[in-house]
Amino acid sequence: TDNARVVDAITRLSTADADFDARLEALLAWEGVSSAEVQQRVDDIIASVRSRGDAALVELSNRLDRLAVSSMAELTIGPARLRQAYDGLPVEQREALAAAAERIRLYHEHQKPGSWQYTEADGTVLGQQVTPLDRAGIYVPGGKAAYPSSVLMNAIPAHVAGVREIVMVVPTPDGVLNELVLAAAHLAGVDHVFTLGGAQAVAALAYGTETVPRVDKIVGPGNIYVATAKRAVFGQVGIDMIAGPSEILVVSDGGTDPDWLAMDLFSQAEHDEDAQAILVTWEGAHADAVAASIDKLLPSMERQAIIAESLGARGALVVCRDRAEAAALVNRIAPEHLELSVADPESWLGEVRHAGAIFMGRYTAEALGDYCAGPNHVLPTSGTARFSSPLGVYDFQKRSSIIHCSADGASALGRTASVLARGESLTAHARSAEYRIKP
Ligand code: HSO
Ligand code: ZN
Repeated sequence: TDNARVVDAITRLSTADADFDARLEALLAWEGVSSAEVQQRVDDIIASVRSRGDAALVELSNRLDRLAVSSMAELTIGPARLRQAYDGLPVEQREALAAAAERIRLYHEHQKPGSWQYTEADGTVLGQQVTPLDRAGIYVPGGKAAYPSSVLMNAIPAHVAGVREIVMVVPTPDGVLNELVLAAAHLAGVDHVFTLGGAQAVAALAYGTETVPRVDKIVGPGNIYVATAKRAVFGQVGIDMIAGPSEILVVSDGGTDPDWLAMDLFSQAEHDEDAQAILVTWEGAHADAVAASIDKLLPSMERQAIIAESLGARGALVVCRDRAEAAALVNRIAPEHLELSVADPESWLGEVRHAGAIFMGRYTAEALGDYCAGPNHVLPTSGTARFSSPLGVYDFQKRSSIIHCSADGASALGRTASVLARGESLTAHARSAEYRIKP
């Protein structure tokens, strides 16, 4: 098939080429913005869920997900049904899910930030208190991208953070439920599941309805309607991020089996036609070897059409001059996933400044991190690793500042505050501080 000849289509770049910068930029460009039409439809959906609550959810679900329900009860999945899904799994799947959940939990326990305080010489105490959100909402996509592993990755950090109530929404187009997704929800300690999707699910979580509890933050990936709705409700609730397609950047020193690297590239390419898989190496012959492996292995892949499309449209094999140039490329691309398939990955850490997750050495396949190594697989995409971090316990917590003045402390601070308040012509502020100054 044509797909089997993807090697002819995958972009080959060399940093020595005059047009390298322009071609790299074109490859990396990703516009996640939605059209005015999508925006309008999302705004309408949010408005109707706000004004008509459950009735709007029932109507929209029937229309958009092709259901035939008459009440929210039919769109609600209770804890008993979740447990039943878990108990009904084949033993092998149940054990793998449980093993992954346990490792993810242990990793995220390490992330828990502590509250802290310090005491000044005059007895004034200053500090920061960390508290969990009361309620978190998790959006789980249905259909093509229904990932039980993502249920664990979103719900477990919320649980570890101490969130009191976790509400999950998952669309069931044509009424099809995913048992593994329900089982993962059971395992991760999700409290309520509603079979809702799209902008209507986001609106229900953000504003609450008669049945769906209003949450404080909405996390989880979704299609363009979900992303647009999340942007629209931001401010009313918190959101995690607006995720783009999955990406992997593999840096190889030439010492890793090219078949392994080709498959690592495939592993992200198979997610989505828009996914991005790039190899960077300073060994030209190695790039050729990986290209040959791609050619050889692609026909055996179940999702070869998606992989071929993704590699052809957004994939690349990049040859650079040396290791330093490779490191500079990493930071410029700021990939979601970085595989350092090199002999001395530790020596790279000091140079890598922007990457969502860093997979160190030849044995650390990204796929292990996607499922069960422990760290979160919800990561910043499209270069946003420049300023953001993996989903974590800290996303489900907030901080309050603590100030406890002693009498002496209030007196000393009062003098400073009074001067500044009078400078701002805020007399009540000034006098409030001055009352507490010792004569
Ligand atoms: N690689 C995806 C996560 C995932 N992979 C789920 C397999 N299942 C996140 O970028
Ligand atoms: Zn993946």
